[in-house]
Amino acid sequence: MIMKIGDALKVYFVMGSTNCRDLDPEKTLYEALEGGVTLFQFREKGVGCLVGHECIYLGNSLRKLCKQYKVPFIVNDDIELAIELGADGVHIGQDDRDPLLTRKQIGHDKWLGISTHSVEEAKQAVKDGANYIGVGPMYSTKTKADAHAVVGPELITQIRTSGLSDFPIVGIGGITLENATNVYKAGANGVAIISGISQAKSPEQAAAAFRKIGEDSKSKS
Ligand code: 3NM
Repeated sequence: MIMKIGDALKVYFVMGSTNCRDLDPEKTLYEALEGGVTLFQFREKGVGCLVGHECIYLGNSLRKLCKQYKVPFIVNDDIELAIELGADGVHIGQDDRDPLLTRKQIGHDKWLGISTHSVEEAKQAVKDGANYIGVGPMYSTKTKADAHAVVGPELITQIRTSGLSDFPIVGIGGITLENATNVYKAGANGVAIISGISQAKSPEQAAAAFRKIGEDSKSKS
């Protein structure tokens, strides 16, 4: 892949059909891309989510949109779907699947992202071959019903000082335009956001505002 993952993580938009508000998922992603998101994860999960052909159909449309904007496309959890859609990577949680087996299935051309909630999990994920780690929840979130207890941006700083000073890290969970700066300042390469963009009145304006915060944080660091 041409793009460096640390750069791609800057504004990481995560979304499935159940996360959208007034707009349909294609329009929501289109607006987010126009606003300047740098990475996208298709996360079709939860009550009422699409399955089977409908899920593949939506995934294909979203994948095409990302290609148009040269934004890498990641699939949450579902390896077969990731391969079918020609995704650039896969993201897995702690309980989803075995990282070593996942790597075997996806090969070395696709990125592997792993969710972590402690310094130990972060170190293990790196050992298991992750290309980046998600750390969360940064703040309380209503989007993920079974979310871990809030760890806060401090955990990113702890992970950085524990020996992973350069490893690609993205913060996730409850990130808003008001608190995103704290996550960058704590040492994250980027912020991963669902509702802060998908539920915004204007996903495009929200994405552009997150992008500006990311650019400003970088120029100060
Ligand atoms: N993973 P929002 S928190 C998908 O802590 C997800 O690993 C989390 O949604 C973790 O931006 C979370 O709307 C939900 O809070 C993020």
